[in-house]
Amino acid sequence: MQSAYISLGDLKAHRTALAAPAVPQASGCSTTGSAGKASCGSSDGPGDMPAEIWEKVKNHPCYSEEAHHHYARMHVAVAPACNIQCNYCNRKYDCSNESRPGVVSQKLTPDQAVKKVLTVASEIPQMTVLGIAGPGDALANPQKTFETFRQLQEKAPDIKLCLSTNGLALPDYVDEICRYNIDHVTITINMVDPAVGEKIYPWIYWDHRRITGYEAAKVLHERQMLGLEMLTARGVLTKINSVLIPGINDEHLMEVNREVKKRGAFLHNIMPLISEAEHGTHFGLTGQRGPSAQELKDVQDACAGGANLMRHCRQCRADAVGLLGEDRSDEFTLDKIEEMEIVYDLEKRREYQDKVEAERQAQHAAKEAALASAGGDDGMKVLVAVATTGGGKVNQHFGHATEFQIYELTGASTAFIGHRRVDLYCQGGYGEDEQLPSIVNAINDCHAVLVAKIGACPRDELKAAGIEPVEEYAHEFIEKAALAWFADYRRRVAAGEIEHIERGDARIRQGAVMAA
Ligand code: CLF
Ligand code: SF4
Repeated sequence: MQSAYISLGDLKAHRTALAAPAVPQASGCSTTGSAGKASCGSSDGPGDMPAEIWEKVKNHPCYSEEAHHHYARMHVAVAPACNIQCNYCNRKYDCSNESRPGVVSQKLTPDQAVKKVLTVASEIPQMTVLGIAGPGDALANPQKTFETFRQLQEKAPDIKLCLSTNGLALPDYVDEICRYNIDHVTITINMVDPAVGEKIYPWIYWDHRRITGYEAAKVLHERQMLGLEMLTARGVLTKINSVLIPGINDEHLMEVNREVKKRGAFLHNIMPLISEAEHGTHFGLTGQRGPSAQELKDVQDACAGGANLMRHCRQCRADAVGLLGEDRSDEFTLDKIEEMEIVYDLEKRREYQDKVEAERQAQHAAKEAALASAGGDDGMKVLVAVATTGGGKVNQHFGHATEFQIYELTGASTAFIGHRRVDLYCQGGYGEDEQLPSIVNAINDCHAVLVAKIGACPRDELKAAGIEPVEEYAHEFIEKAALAWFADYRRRVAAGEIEHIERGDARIRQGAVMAA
């Protein structure tokens, strides 16, 4: 079965792919490709893979599904301009390919951005990654982007640097990317065929002129492929983001997956189109819909066996701060930062991260132990929703959840397959029953929802919709809890106490109500 996170096996496969790349190897970057790096020999631990790859992914919340339960990232919005137009983007909003729609609260200068990063690093020691992801394109604003990275490389050496780009300018900046040790680069690639691309991109600005139509998509495609090949040759880990646009590139994304894998991409993140008329985008205004949960999963599953898939993306804002799925940016506005004391203590950060790592290892061990006694695959497969505030545990009240994490279970496996945003049920201490139908819609494909606690009213409504509310496993690690529930579920089915029935599709929501 396709793993939904970067497992040790996936990393080994990636090492093999990098050892025989489809592009020429080059040198000159401080991060190197993994070819030639010896394995340490263990078959089930980080020592079994190239140390530099493990170091790059182990605490990056986007590059490792496991890590995203424990480590945080932040973005600084230093890049307002863009050099292309995507039909799913309105310049008044965040970059839709790296952030959910919503105006960036504050655009920052590099100096302001660096101060913000150091402040957040002292307040949130598990913040391990700084990304520049808009609100426009990081490489359409090269001075601001690289000045921010230059300063951070000196002042916060333990923070991983990450950037996101549409790829048009990428080949021009590969040297700069390597100069500042930017180990992680995301390229948004929605097509490898300009005939598909011209339905997504009305124009690009390149070589001092505006280009439209097929030619625009062709130039963008060629630049994206060249940039990806150059990064692979220099040993930079690349992630490909693709926006799934039903009827335009849904079937085409399998080919995208194949082509980017061939060129050494480490990870492929297929995200649902965000498209609402009120966003003012071309797609929103012309009624182009986004995919359902099942449509998204079908395309991701169809890509299994190709480039490793990321399924835990939250399409975060260009100024997001915190664990994926939470947004603490309001705590770090410029005026608040002015009043905060910056204590960037590397030693303290390391000590804290050691504790985080111990918890992450405990979650991993609990999962392995639960899988070892899961009973074996009998063909039954279900989805469950989980309410969590992080740490890899079932530790959130149903009424406090603004998203549910979705796991696919069989008798021999458990895999994170995505998340669903929901409106907050508990508003100011009271349950908001009007929200319940939308919450049920969001997790309608699940057989159970695992929570730390749930009130009588939502409990009854979920049961009526055929979704079991489960609070017996409060504060247990997620995979252990989910497999324990599933073992009991199968026992009840086998005993004739309940009937196993397939569930329906679910709705992917955007812009959920986050607070009372
Ligand atoms: Fe930011 Fe992107 Fe780096 Fe992550 S986000 S620049 S790789 S640190 Fe992550 Fe956010 Fe998805 Fe991006 S969840 S939108 S994939
Ligand atoms: Fe918008 Fe990002 Fe596309 Fe530029 S690359 S048009 S900012 S979605």
